[in-house]
Amino acid sequence: MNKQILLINPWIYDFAAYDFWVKPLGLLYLASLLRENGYEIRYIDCLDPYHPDVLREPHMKPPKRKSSGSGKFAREIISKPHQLSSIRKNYNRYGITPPIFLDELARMHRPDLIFVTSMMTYWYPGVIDTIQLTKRVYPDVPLVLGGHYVSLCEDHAIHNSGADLVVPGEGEKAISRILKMFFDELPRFLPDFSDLDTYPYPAFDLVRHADQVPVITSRGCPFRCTYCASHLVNDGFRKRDPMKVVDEIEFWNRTYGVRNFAFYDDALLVDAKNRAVPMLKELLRRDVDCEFHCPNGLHLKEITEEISELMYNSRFRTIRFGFETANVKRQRETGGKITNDEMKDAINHLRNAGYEQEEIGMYILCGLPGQTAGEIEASIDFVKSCGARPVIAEFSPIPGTHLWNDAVSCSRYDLKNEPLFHNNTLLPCANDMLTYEMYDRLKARTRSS
Ligand code: B12
Repeated sequence: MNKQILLINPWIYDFAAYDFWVKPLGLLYLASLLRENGYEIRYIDCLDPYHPDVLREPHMKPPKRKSSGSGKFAREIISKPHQLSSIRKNYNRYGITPPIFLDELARMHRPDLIFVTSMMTYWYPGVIDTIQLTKRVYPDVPLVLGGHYVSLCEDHAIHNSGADLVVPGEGEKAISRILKMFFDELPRFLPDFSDLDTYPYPAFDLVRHADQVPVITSRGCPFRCTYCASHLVNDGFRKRDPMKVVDEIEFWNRTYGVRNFAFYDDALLVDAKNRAVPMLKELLRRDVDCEFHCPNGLHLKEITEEISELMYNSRFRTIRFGFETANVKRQRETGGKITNDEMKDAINHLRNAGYEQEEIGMYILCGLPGQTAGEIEASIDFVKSCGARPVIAEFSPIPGTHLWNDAVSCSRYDLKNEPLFHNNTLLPCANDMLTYEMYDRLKARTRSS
């Protein structure tokens, strides 16, 4: 029998979490690569909103889902880590319950190797519990941990996760090393790392009810905004052939009936003439009956009349843009990706194409080092006056980014030693010019007309 590899997507532990088209895309890319190499894959998704046993749990409400593939996770209130005890909010475990997880583990054949992924750095307690429970059932099976928490906080993961091996960075590049280390084998197939189109499609067939599939048309980003870690977790900016992206979308649509797709790119619209424009035209030409969502911020600078019309006509339903601030000085300091005039033009194009004000979401960063409530309020008002909808994005400080040292020195939390304090809910870099009360008023202001 072929060797079996178990892949696990751990729980989220947080004050709040919403399934805004959240799927472990990186882990599922690794699943398909391992399968291509002849390994049998098992998969447990601790976040699965459709797990039948969760729906039967008497103390848990069935999570409300939307037809677009987003929605709530099931959740249970759990006790807070002591570091967060002063925060007066409930702390939750999102996803299936630990008994359901243990049951899933016990029901399968003993795996030969286990892969666990991780996302936000401050979600590591869910990762540690996942690993502890897995080790309870399979103490002797080697367990490898990767993902963003490891890439951004490697030392912390080495000392705290309980994994046998932690692997930062893109997992495909570490597959040979991992297989050699644990199986004394080498992969018979590896993609060309410089060509994303040689990667097998992510293994979404493993997902119980794929109500949406995330697609990525590029990895990395050519920009270096001071708050962003894209360049730390990806090796360079690499783009796919737009026709092959449409082939993939058509594949999931035709084979599995998937109608909702979320783009996970950091730079979906960059180099639009050669990428987004031909992709959108091809989606229209093939008349793919699907809807598209961009929860991750798009670049406003690329928005033209043509792209706006193409996006609208090819059913890009959820569009969010990284505007960040209307403050000209901070725009320049954080990366200079857009000016206020360019943003106005972009919104005009989008409105002319058919989008309503409510549909055009503009992310505004809230809680950057030194930022005042007044600056955020002005940005909210500016976005509204231009005819779009302001959406607050609370700042999460990330180790290794340009802003990190400023964040560490201005924060009232020990950011350096405790990733829990990267949590954006805490507004970790806010000062008395941006209190929680002011923040609540700002949130209300985004909603008022
Ligand atoms: C898409 C995305 C989202 C999606 C959700 C994605 C998801 N799956 O959950 C949405 C839009 C919802 C989102 C939200 C947020 N995000 Co986000 N997001 C991303 C993004 C752009 C892509 C992630 C991705 O899927 N990449 C593609 C896949 C192919 O790669 P991958 O996941 O990295 O996997 C590879 C490796 O990690 C590795 N790997 C993964 N697992 C394993 C396992 C093993 C065993 C091994 C060996 C290797 C391995 O191999 C994989 C293949 O190469 C990243 C930035 C980036 N470029 O990565 C930010 C990023 C992760 N997000 C970030 C932030 C700040 C946020 C927000 C806080 C933003 C905000 N202020 O609101 C929110 C938080 C949401 C919440 N609280 O619920 C930060 C990280 C912050 C942190 N402290 O950890 C990042 C790094 C962006 C940034 N600004 O720098 N995000």
